[in-house]
Amino acid sequence: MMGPVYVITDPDASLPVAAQALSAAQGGAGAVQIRDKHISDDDFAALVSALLPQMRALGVKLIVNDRAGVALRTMADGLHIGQGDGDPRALREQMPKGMILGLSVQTVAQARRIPAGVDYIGAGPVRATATKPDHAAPVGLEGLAQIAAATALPCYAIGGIKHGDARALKTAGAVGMAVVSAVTRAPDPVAATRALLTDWSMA
Ligand code: TZP
Ligand code: MG
Repeated sequence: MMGPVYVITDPDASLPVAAQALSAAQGGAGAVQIRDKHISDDDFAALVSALLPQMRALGVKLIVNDRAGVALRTMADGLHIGQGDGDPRALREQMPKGMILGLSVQTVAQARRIPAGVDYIGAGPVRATATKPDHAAPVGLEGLAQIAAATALPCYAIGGIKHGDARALKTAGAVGMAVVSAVTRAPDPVAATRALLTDWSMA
């Protein structure tokens, strides 16, 4: 559905979010999630609308973090929500067919009660990460494997994921890796994305 490399933007990185998204897309990311907890819905929607045609031209799915209204308004490719961001069932009912719905999962118990209508999960954090200061307890590779085994949905590992992790993540049952800093803080985000893709395909 989205390929093995899923890049999430970071408004606090030095490169602007739009440039982060384009770099990831040029480097071969299958999906780019636009994540910004601070900007207004209107600014968020404008950013997504500007990026969508460019992402589509590169065959990359554009996923909106948290804001269902923005995803619907812009007809983005998908929406990603956390455990506290609303009922996935209710959101799914509002979403057009084909729009992707992702859910963050931090525990096996959460993995066991994922409602129908969710298309993939982000599982983790695998490791502690400074990118999301309020993250849940890290699950480790062991916890990732348990979460992946508890659901039939495609599972993207997130949290402290870096180049060289692909083999262990695959072994744990992940279909891909979701990264923020490994791409957005890299000196060359295009090359960093490409390297993650190579890492995954060689693992
Ligand atoms: N959700 C769980 S961990 C995380 C998010 C958004 C941040 C991951 O960032 P990084 O830099 O890839 O560790
Ligand atoms: Mg959220």
